[in-house]
Amino acid sequence: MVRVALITGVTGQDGSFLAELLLGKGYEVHGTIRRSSVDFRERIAHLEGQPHFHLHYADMSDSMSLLQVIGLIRPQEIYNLAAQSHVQVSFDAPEFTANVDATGVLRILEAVRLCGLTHSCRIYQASTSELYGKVEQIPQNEDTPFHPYSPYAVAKLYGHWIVREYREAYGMFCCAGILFNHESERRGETFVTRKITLAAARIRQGKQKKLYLGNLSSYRDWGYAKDYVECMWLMLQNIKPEDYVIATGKQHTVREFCRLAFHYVGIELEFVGEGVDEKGVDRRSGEIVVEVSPDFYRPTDVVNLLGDPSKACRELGWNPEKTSFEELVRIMVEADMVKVTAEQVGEHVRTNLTEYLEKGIVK
Ligand code: NAP
Ligand code: G4F
Repeated sequence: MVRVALITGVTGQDGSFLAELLLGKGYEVHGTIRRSSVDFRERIAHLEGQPHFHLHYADMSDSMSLLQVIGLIRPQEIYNLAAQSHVQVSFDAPEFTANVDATGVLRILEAVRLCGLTHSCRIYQASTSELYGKVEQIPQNEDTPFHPYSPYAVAKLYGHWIVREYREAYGMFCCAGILFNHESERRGETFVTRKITLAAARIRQGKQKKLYLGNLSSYRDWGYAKDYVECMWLMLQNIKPEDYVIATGKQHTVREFCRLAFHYVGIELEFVGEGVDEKGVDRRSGEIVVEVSPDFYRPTDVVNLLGDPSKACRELGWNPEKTSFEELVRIMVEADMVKVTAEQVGEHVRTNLTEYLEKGIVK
């Protein structure tokens, strides 16, 4: 029997890796997409056209679209990854964030019930280390109290609890992965890691002068997204539905990430000064390449995340050391060096083409 899975948020970083993983396991994979005036399907472009990969229009704020797709494909597994996932944006769009990240989860659960799939469909919910927020314990595990510290985290807390509620109230197989930050070469360009690796590559290739960041002293437990999606699948293959912390158990500051990313492009950074006056200086040239801008400060910021993945190691066979911090940064930097080079080649070709068109050499 071919297993059928639905991934909401398939166009995102995790959705694209998860789709690849499930297709590799022989699943029939369905994903939800949203209408956009420009094409944002870059991360899944290589999967489109494959016979076992299907896309459907649906939005987390639209019950009918979710009901329709779930009723049509009747999945055995749902991975609910769709979310307004940017913490800083959630301060500017708190109501939208709540609608998608909180009520959206409820819509999925109710759609499953209404389609008569209460006992046949397993659901994975993308919970987050942001739930620990203003942390009350270091490191954080499944028993650490939550203290959400942004509209995003508050919305995700509702999602987390409604999944637990449906598990207990209706005996549904639904569980939440409390995933700590996970990054990759497919990470959105406004998250701090990708912003740094892309800027390091551009600065190295003379395409950007400076990188402006917010809180450099924030600690994160950063892992590789490709490793983390495997845990989502493992959670749904469990005997019992349970929630797990997925993390590496190691933490680094934004400053450390920055220093290492620039090191990989051949720029050795020295940080001088403090707070908003702190600067990252290129040791060789003496030029300031990193500056702090209060524009990237958050009204409330989560500053000390460190996960304890012991339960996942014990029960899911999770290996928190599969991809080290150093390897992760190297993977991201290498991919961005290639991307920036390709952009330059593209620009060169475009410039030449314009010139040829103007001169009538190419018609
Ligand atoms: P991402 O790259 O931002 O992807 C989010 C996905 O959600 C995209 O496919 C996006 O579609 C979709 N989406 C947003 N709003 C939607 C709506 N109203 N209706 C339908 N789809 C919508 O996020 P990610 O990093 O892959 O994260 C996946 C999930 O894990 C998210 O729920 C996130 O909150 C959670 N999480 C992430 C991390 C992490 O470190 N990456 C850690 C813990 C938890 P478009 O492409 O159309 O925008
Ligand atoms: O990269 P970030 O924006 O990720 P954040 O806020 O930790 O959220 C990500 O991870 C969560 C898991 O814990 C997910 F649930 C969520 O969906 C998302 O994927 O910021 C990381 C840290 C913050 O403390 C922020 O203040 O970096 C700090 N930072 C410093 N300068 C910056 C910047 N963050 C961003 N985005 N941009 C900056 O210039």
